[in-house]
Amino acid sequence: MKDEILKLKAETLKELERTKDPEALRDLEIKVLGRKGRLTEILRGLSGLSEEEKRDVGKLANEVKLELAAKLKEAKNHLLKFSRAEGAVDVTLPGEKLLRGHIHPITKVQNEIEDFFSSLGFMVLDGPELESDFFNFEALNIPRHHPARDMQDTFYIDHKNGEGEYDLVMRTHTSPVQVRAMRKYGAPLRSIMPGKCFRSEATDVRHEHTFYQVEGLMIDQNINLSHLKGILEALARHLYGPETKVRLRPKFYPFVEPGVNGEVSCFVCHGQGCRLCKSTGWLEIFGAGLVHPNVLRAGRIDPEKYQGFAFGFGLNRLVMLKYGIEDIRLFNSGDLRFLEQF
Ligand code: FA5
Repeated sequence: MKDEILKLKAETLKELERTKDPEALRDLEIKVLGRKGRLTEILRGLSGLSEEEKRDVGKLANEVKLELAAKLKEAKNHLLKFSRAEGAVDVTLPGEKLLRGHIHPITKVQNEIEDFFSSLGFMVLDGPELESDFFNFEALNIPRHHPARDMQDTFYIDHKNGEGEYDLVMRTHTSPVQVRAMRKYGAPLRSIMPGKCFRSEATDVRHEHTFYQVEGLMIDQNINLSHLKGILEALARHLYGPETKVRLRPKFYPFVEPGVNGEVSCFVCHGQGCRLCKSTGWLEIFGAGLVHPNVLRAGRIDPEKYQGFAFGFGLNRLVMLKYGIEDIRLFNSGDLRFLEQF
């Protein structure tokens, strides 16, 4: 019986050396030391021996049992430590899902518009969002204390000039970049200026305090309204399809003369009248006109020699129309349920 115990010990130690995973280790433990294990079976057979043999064999069996239990425990700890070691990878764990982001719908349409105008030879320019009162208003023919300022209520910044007047504003439109571009590049000039604008107004489904516009400017000799209409028609067809029509109706803006409101035929009902166009068949998209001589002068361009057209449209509005979005506030909400649809 003693030989049997020593043989079991030798076999178990050998197998222990080969075992490299915790599950096989557990099986080995059950096979040798478990309730129905081989060593337990041997110990059960002790009852048939004499008292002296019982003591002798029992002592050896117990020693072997304790030794094997200790070795198994040691092997178990070693495996556990190895699996937690730095850099160790548990290949049995489920994979981590990598979420893939995408660009914002406003950026997507802005990129599309930039590509379109670049193909017509327009530069894409940038301007500051924190703008001087001069560029945002005065250079655009909107003097201080003039009622035309009421059209765009702004956020004034707590900073005053030498005469004690507030001289910095969050820009209310992208039109100030017109004058900056004229001063920097002179005439002739073709550029668009997309960017963020700010207005101090109560928000609703169509109005935000922070929104995007795209400004357009073309200055050259003999520019007239038909050039403006041609460019706006090309853009509208690019965005809404080849059937789209454009109409211009008079509207006052201090920085253009004449000024117009640009409308495109409704791409949902094709002029028949629907909920989107409020049964008019037309969608109001652009403000535009021929650049006012005072604005050319502010841009250091001679109005006797050069003329130009300018337009500006609300980019959020354009995107809302394109995708049928009903509330402008969704753009800045950061709500993934909204953003993941694009
Ligand atoms: C202007 O801002 C002029 N600078 C546009 C212009 C440029 C006219 C060049 C002539 C020549 P207006 O205030 O209408 O115009 O704004 C233009 C567009 O910006 C609007 O049609 C609208 O789509 C968008 N917009 C204006 N205010 C808001 C607002 N609070 N929230 C969202 N979009 C707005």
